[in-house]
Amino acid sequence: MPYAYDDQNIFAKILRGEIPCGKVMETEHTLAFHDISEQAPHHVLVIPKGPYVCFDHFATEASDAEIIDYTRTIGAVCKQLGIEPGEGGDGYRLIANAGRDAVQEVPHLHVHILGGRPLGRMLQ
Ligand code: DGP
Repeated sequence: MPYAYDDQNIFAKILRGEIPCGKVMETEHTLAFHDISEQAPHHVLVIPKGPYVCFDHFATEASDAEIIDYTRTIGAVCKQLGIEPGEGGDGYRLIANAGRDAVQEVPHLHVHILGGRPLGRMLQ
């Protein structure tokens, strides 16, 4: 079944400029901003500007240009934050919750970038 996108979700409102966000980076297809409920010294959300609910929706329906822009922006934000392990940073974790089981709170695709402290093991 195709995804129904709710254009009243909070990130849609941020994209329309109806509510503010702490912008970190913006490109043609992507917006990155600070998570309001910070779980680490660096906690940035990266969202596509298009109406995609979750990762599989985006990966199957977005254009190549959107996917490339989104992926590159996630990398660029990690570099800007100075947390990329190859360049002397201490590393980061990417999380993308999707749906009920993952407790996705906002139904607009977002990747969490977490870093700036030891994050512990997530999978055993
Ligand atoms: P998730 O559980 O993966 O859907 O996480 C949603 C995240 O969105 C959560 O960490 C808090 C963040 N969030 C919710 N509302 C707002 C908001 O209005 N502004 C910002 N910047 N972040 C928000």
